[in-house]
Amino acid sequence: MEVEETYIMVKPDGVQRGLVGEIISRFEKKGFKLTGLKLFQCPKELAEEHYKDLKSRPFFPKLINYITSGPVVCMAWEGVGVVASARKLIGSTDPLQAEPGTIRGDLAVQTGRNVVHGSDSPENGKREIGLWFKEGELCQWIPAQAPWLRE
Ligand code: DAT
Ligand code: MG
Repeated sequence: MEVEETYIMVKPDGVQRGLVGEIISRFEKKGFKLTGLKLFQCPKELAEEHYKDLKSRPFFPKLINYITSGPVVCMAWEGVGVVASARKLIGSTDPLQAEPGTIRGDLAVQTGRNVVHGSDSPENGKREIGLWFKEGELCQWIPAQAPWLRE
């Protein structure tokens, strides 16, 4: 498997409910590498671009209102297999269907308030990190724990 990048975002409900630390720590404890992090008020145009594949869906206007309703926490994470693994840590789109132990399974009850976003493919990971971060906002570094995570 290859080193991949994924875009993870604590949505406005996660920020308002004080879940930022809890959500970051799930990815941190797993052993992935944080390469970008910021609190950010998302403009409507960016929300529409991020979710452009859902534009024709009936819930699209509500989704854009939700994502722009308050600050989000934008994160870039890197690691071998990080895209699919992060989706597993996040759980199903509908929090009532999400397994206990996942972020949505433990911390949310409704699809329209599912607290966190994660990219669905390595290609979208790159695309979304490019959308949400400027070049100088990302950091490349070698975590001290690296030799204790992978042989
Ligand atoms: P995911 O966030 O699990 O990747 P998605 O990409 O299909 O799910 O949809 C993006 C977001 O849009 C999702 O997190 C919540 C919202 N959404 C999806 N399906 C919905 C629905 N049927 N009703 C309301 N909101 C929905
Ligand atoms: Mg998605």
